Amino acid sequence: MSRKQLSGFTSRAIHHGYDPAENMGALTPPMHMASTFAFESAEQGGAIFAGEQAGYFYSRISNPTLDLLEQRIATLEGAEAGVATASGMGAITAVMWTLLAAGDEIVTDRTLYGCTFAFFRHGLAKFGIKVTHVDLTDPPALEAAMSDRVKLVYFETPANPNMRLVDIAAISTVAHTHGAQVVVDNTYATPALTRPIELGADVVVHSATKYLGGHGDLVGGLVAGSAETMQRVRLEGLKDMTGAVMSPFTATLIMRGLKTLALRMERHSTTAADVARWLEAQPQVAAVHYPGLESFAQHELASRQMALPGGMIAFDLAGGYEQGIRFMNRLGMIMRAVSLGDAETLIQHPASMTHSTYTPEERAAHGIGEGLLRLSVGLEDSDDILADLAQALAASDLAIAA
Ligand code: 4LM
Repeated sequence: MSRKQLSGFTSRAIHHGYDPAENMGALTPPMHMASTFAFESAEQGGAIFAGEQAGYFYSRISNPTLDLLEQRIATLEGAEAGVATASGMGAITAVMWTLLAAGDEIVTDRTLYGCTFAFFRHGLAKFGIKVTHVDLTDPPALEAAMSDRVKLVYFETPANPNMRLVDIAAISTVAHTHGAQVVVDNTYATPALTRPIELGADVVVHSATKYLGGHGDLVGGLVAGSAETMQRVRLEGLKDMTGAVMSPFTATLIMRGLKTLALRMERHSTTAADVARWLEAQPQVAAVHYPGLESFAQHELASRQMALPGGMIAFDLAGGYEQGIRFMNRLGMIMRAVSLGDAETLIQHPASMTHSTYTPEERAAHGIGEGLLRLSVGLEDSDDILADLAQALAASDLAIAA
């Protein structure tokens, strides 16, 4: 069977686009640590620059190692093409600078990762692009906000940090009726759980720093979409406007991560479901937001749109912010750290960390509670995670009594 015809997600994550026979039998793709590429002749160089002949010339535009990673994210997302970037923010900014111009408008959901929010609120506004936040969990609200000037609709699902889900198919239908494109940040779900392009979205962006890399040892970003749009993102947003180019070494690490993505997402989901159910049963826990719980407000949408509920949980303790801080400080194995999607279970406090880019008033208006805690459930054994949570929760209670 040709590797080109592989239909399974993980088989493609392992084999797609690579033939050892073309690389001296090397099972693992070579890493092309080259900034520039030599031409056989001046004429050939001119033809490659003119786009008349395929080939590489400079790694800010393309590189064979990045090329392979771009093909892999494209096949996993069900897209025609991909672009690799230096970070998730590099992916988001490269797409925005390419697809928007002064005078355009963009509609986004109310909840966004803190730096995305800051870029939209402060960065885009500086260049004459109007940003409107709409509750995209309610597709009729988008209908009311659309106009000819809206060129893009942008959201995360599940959203960082409060786990709100957006119905990709419903929102894409409304946006397309008004001639706007849909950009989805698929960092939380990954293509192992949700494939936005297959549901109608136009472009997917990722922080590959998270689940795609999967091991907390790199910073990277990926974009996927139509071949035409990806070529524009490469030549406008990436080459000229951000220069946010990924290193071939990072691309190699992400390709290693992708091989186990589906396996890891299964384990993250199973353990997170155990943890979410356990949290929900504790009297000190006021609310748990996890798509796999029957009590989750959008449980039906989660079952439709996500193959599994994923590894991210948001929750509030009954004792609010003060108990949350005491609880975090009592944890042993579970690490106090931002980022997510690593093998290690990580906990952070969005209001003072990842979402401190919002003012308190903005957090209140955008549904990010001051006491909310965010848990990225890792790959450790479920019993050890639960034991650590239990002892820290008990200790946070004793501290109340003291
Ligand atoms: C964090 N997040 O939440 P880079 N999109 C989403 C994200 O969560 C992030 C980015 C983009 C966190 C980082 C500290 C949904 C990042 C930005 O960090 O630029 O790769 O991705 O803890």
